[in-house]
Amino acid sequence: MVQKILFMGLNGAGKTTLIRHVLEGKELEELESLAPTEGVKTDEFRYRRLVEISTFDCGGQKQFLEGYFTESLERTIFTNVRVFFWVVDAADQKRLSDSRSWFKRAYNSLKLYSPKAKNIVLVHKYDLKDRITKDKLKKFYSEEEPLPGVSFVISSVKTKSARRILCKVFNTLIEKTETERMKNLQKVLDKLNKKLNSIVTMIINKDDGLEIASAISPELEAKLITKEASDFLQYLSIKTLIYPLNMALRLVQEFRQNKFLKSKKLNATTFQFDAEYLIIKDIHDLISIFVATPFSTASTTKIESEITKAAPKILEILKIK
Ligand SMILES: Nc1nc2c(ncn2[C@@H]2O[C@H](COP(=O)(O)OP(=O)(O)O)[C@@H](O)[C@H]2O)c(=O)[nH]1
Ligand SMILES: [Mg+2]
Repeated sequence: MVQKILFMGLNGAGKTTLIRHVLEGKELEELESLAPTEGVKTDEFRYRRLVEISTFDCGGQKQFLEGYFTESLERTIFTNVRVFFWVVDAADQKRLSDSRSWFKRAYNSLKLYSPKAKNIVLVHKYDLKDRITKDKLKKFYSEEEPLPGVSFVISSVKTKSARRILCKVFNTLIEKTETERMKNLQKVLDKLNKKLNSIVTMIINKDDGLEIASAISPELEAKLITKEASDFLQYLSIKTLIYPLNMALRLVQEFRQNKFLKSKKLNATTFQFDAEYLIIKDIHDLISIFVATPFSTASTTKIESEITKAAPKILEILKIK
């Protein structure tokens, strides 16, 4: 089932940026010159290849906002919503009361048409110095009346907290029926990881750059005992990357240079890092596999051939032809 996610907020709050950052794997620098969204823009994504998401990105200029609450549009926009994100530019303090009053109208329409929807106020652009704090914003928004069921969450594309938050929410939309498929995928990855004595084996959805599933060595697992560390692994995007932090910076640069996500044809890229080969290999236009394997345990030829052998099974489980 397609899950409908509604993004609203004043113009310039960061809605379109958020959508493209998380669901297209783009970074802020690549998104700086977005044109203002006119009216409602809908899109469909396959988040991590595990959930079909349809986004409703509602342009936030006054003339559009007014239209959303007319009889003809209100029902269409607010029906069947699973998650509602109200995006606030926390540094745009002059327009806070404007944003509060529009929020309240949206809140009421949402309660009417999608009473079960998750309702999240993103206190966004939290990286900016002159921002209002989350607590202050929450207080301001609920000054006139309490807002039951609304969560206030700090968010920034710059600090990557936005990706973590949206991914956490989207992950809750993965249906139980996917569990069996995920288990099978995990088995294939665990086997491949063990066979090559790798540290990490990860399957990546190229559209959003996010991990679909991954296997890690017992040694690495032992190091990831902290909650932060495992969160970090779970919500990383291939561009922000991977396990030991010292590897990350270097990798990000290399990925950028290779335009990893953009290239539709990339056979295999090998990096040598400390004592490991880091190999990224496309197993399909839509799917890549990432492996970190110590020099001592396998040659690049061996690694590539094992990946090639495992690929058909992985694609079959993911139902990709
Ligand atoms: N500093 C900062 N700027 C952001 C962030 N998110 C979006 N922006 C910028 O805010 C501006 C408006 O973004 P846009 O997505 O077009 O807003 P929309 O009108 O709500 O769709 C753009 O210049 C973005 O680069 C963020 O987390 N931090
Ligand atoms: Mg926009």
